[in-house]
Amino acid sequence: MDYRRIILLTGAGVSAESGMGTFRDKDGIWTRHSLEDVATPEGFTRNPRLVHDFYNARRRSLREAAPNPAHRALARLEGAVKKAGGDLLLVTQNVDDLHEKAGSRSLLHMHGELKQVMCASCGIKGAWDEDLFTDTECWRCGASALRPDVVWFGEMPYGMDAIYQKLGACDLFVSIGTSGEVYPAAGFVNEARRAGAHTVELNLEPSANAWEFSEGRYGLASQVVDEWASDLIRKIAV
Ligand code: BJW
Repeated sequence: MDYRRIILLTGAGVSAESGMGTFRDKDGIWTRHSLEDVATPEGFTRNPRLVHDFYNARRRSLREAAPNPAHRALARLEGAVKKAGGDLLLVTQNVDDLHEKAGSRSLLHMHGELKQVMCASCGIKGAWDEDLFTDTECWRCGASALRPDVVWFGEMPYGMDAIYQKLGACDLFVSIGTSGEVYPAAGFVNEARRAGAHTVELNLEPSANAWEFSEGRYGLASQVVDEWASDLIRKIAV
């Protein structure tokens, strides 16, 4: 096996064919909603009802969504890498649970999870699959301050120490279905390059930072990711 310490970074493009929508494409979520209103702590303070409506709708659509061949290929790759004694971490910017549903286990949700809530008053977190309302009370402190446990602009993404530690030692970094517009995720490729890793971009089209990758394959995730992962699994099996 060529690579023993692999990091995969996924974005909205990997879940696009499962119907979850992307953010910055021409029909993306930010063409219909103002990110300042629904994806910042200030927006939540201004109008929590609007933010709840936005995330309630996405949580409902997630109930209908199923993993596509790209999610399944990445789960198969994790199995093959682990069987060969290697290490693989899948860092996802997505708040859906389609990687888990496909069977990925070594997974970090750096922008949080739709099916998790956090109390803005006492900080407790817990699983949540229902709609949230402005008067929904926290089960621990009783405050009406529950919010989706997702990372908004200006907030610190989750797991950064663990991610940078792995990036500093990886030998393969693969960015999948992300526009490369949002930091710190868009900067991960530089950390991986500094560590001497081979860097690959798999996306519908070249992203904002495509030039930073040593290799790029372009097309629908369901095809490109499946083909790329199958190639690597074949090499691992040899
Ligand atoms: C397909 C496909 C198919 C389509 N097959 N592909 C100025 C300069 C630099 C940085 C900053 C700045 N001012 C502020 C910042 C920081 C800010 C930032 O990056 N802003 C930029 C917009 C400029 N970042 C933050 O605030 C972050 N926190 C932070 O930086 O903390 C400080 C810190 C310092 C040092 C270290 C660490 C931290 C927090 C960012 C939080 C982002 N939150 C969101 C919402 C989460 C909840 C939710 O889902 O509602 O996360 S915004 C949204 O964007 C969401 C996504 O995870 C994220 C990335 O989007 P993604 O996944 O790339 O989607 P798209 O739509 O952009 O791209 C999809 C791609 O798929 C496209 O390329 C398509 O072509 C492709 N595609 N169909 C394959 N079928």
